[in-house]
Amino acid sequence: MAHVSELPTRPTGKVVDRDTTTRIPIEDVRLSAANLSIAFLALLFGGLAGLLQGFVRSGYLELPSWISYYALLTAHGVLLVLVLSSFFSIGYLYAGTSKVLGGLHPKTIGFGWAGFALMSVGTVTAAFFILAGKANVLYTFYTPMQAHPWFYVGLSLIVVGILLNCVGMFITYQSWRKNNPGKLTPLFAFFSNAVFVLWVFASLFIAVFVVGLVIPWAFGWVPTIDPMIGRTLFWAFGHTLVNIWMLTSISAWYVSMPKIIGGKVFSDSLARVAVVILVVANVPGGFHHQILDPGLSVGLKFLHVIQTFMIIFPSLMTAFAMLATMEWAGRAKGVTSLLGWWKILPWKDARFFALIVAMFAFIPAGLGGIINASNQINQVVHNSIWVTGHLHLTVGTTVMLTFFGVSYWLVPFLSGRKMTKVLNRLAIAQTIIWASGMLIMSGAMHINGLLGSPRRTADTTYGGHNAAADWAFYEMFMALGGIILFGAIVLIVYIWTQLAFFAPKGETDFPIGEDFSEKDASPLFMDRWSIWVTLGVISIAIAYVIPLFDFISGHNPGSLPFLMF
Ligand code: HEM
Ligand SMILES: [Cu+2]
Repeated sequence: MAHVSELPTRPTGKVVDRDTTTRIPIEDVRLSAANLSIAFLALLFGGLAGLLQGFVRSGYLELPSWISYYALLTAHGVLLVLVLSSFFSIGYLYAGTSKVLGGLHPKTIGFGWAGFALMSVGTVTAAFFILAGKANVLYTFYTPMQAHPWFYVGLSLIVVGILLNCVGMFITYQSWRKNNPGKLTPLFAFFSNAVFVLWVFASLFIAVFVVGLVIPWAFGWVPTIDPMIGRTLFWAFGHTLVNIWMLTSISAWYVSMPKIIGGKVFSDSLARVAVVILVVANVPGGFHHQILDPGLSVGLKFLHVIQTFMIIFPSLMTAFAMLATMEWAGRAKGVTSLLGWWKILPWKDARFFALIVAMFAFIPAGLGGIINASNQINQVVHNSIWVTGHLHLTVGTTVMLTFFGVSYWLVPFLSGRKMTKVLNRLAIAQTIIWASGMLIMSGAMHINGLLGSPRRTADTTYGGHNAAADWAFYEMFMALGGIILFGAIVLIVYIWTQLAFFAPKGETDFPIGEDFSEKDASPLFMDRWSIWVTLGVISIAIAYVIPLFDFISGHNPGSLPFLMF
């Protein structure tokens, strides 16, 4: 990987005064900061919705008549997994790419702002219709439940906005390659490009679903819709979204973590191979969300489960690479004892601490995923609140703690300020509070799921039926976890505000790790995205062409809408 100082800087665009702010052009800073601000607001409001849900479910709170549990649940899901995750990824990946490639292309800035505007308008539109009680269709917006048509218009604006951001990223990436023939793109940019390639795959599925099928039906232009096609397209998107979060998160583990611990990237080529596997092999796995759906052959479900398990390879490679990075960093500092390198890791640095706790959370999260994807055991946990427990460990803990860790350098990097000792300590406390809150809430969700408690249900007393009696105890812990988590959200919003506006001025770097050895550099063809995109398209085609063709030619009568408002 090229050393950052050797990289060319963009000729156009002012580089602002070095000792007051960052070393990327101010235009790039503004774009990134705008995206992050929306992500942070989404966390605040989405988290508040989560807290209220926990209370309603446990029976501690009755909502006023103008808002329903299902409106809150829809707001919570959409704001956190769609809005927060996409705005954050864009803000983070654009800033890091600007750093390693010496600035974003001027056209990228244009596409970035256009995308930002569409995504923001889309978010406000969708949020308005959710809060107005016109879109109680939950985050998966499964048809034939029908929301107000403008809710779907809002969602599609978000998707189109994301696509514009993809174009923006590709322009910068390709123009760097053109200006640097014979050089391998820096590892961070490789990750970044991969995430946006996945966004294109994911967006196309959801665009066909929402724009092609749902909007005409919601406006009443066509009378019926085929729920099977809807669910299939939704999960082709939804499962890819999971890979988008994971790739975004592991980019920080592979590229920034080594620098933070004073080591080097363990293996550039191993990292790139892991990225390519995630892009090529794992997109089509969506049917593992539909294991209990009728109308899909066992063979097809089996195929998707195999493709789901493809994720085990990059996950184990990542686990190996992370531990190796940490051990080598210690050895390079002269540690000779078996586990001495573990002790000297920078445990008191919040940037590292948040990342390592995130990595640890991925162990139970991944194990739960294997359970969910297995046909037999899925029958036990399907649609129970176990699944909600699982997703709070994966995206709620592993991904969120990584995002928090990233923000501890990204926000001051953008604002031209420095983390103080006090803020660093608060950030460590935040990590511990978040992890404990999630452990309690998600642990209780897992147990209650095994006891049969359903997900997405406001009232789980079932009129005092015996079967439901055992759940109340664990629901108390769900609510308790929710309070702890909301406290952690208030704390991190405080830390972000300080880092953005009030912390002392100074230079904070975006940590970019260097590679251990030249020998380990990947071959140049790794940068030929045409190869990976083609392989990705083939693997998607294998998984989806037959079932979609079956649905379309299956003379399904379709369903009239069930109005959710
Ligand atoms: C204050 C922190 C949080 C609390 C108290 C909380 C609580 C909850 C509760 C009670 C449910 C609904 C359970 C049900 O009836 O099925 C839920 C669902 C969900 N949560 Fe959270 N959560 C929090 C943070 C997060 C975060 C950070 C994410 C992701 C980034 C997240 C993603 C989701 C998703 C995707 C659902 C499912 C929505 C659906 O079924 O459509 N949550 N959460
Ligand atoms: Cu999935």
